[in-house]
Amino acid sequence: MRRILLISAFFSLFLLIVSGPAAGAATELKLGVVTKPGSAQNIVAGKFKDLLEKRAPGRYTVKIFHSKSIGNETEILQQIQMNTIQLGVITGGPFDTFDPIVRVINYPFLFKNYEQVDQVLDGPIGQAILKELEKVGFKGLAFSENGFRNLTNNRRPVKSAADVKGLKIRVMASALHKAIWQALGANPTPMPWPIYTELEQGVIDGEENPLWVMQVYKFYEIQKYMTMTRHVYSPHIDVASLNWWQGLPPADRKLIRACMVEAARFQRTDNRAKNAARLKFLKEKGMVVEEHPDIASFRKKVAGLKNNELFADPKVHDLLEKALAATR
Ligand code: EAX
Repeated sequence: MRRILLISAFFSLFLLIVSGPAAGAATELKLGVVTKPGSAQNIVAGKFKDLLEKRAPGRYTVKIFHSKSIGNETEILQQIQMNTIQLGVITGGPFDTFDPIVRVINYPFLFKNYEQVDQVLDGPIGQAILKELEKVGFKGLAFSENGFRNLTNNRRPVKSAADVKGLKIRVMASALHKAIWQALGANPTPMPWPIYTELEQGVIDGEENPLWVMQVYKFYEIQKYMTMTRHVYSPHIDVASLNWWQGLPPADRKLIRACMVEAARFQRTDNRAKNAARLKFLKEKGMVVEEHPDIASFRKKVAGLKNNELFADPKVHDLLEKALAATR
């Protein structure tokens, strides 16, 4: 009897080993975003979760880690490289420390409108950037949207680049963003997200972000002046861990990529549709908005950046020239 029990115990163990986890158990994918619910990144993440869970019922679930619960954007990217989390929706800026190729799409005043954005990001230039990210451990899936960035500050109305002089401006962890604000005469301070407390306490005079940020993060409470500089268009780069990706069956790769591309398209449309209402809201809250600053004065100060050492790598420089030609 004991022997039979022992044999059956071994047999069960054997079955468990060969068959893996109980059939039907869904694989949980971890997805990181730094911002809080309601933010642009979370809208992409939520849509992706809905789509994938619907199209692969019982096979995948997506757990969204938000509000810096697993670290800032740089730290989320490091965890994706290590495959401790599988996916992320991360602003273009912080990719700068991982691969200089992203400077191409973060270049100041590159995009004049959304048509150019979509054409470049969804075309060969965007695809070349997603592909290049494989060298640093990311599988680039899609571009969603943070948006055109605008300057806010608490010192003075900014109407032209000359007014920027000496302002202490928080920038993302990006050598290019720092160089932009240096060229503009500001005193740029790299700082990870979020930055409400630093603005409130006056550690920094201002910051720059798309309109949704000023609303969702209530910057109208602590920033008096906004200037619609639209100096950089920030995409999010929606990435997976390359390490994890390479172990996936091809059909799953196809499905996951399709869900992210669709989530990104959905969110870009959603984001753009809301901008007029956001601007109205911020004015109603008392922000003093300069809607038509002297953009030429800003452009002039950053015009030399393409010859900066940040673009010294021939591959980066060539792709920037292509992007500039495509958006002329
Ligand atoms: O979306 O750090 C930043 O300024 C980013 O734009 C942030 O992710 C907010």
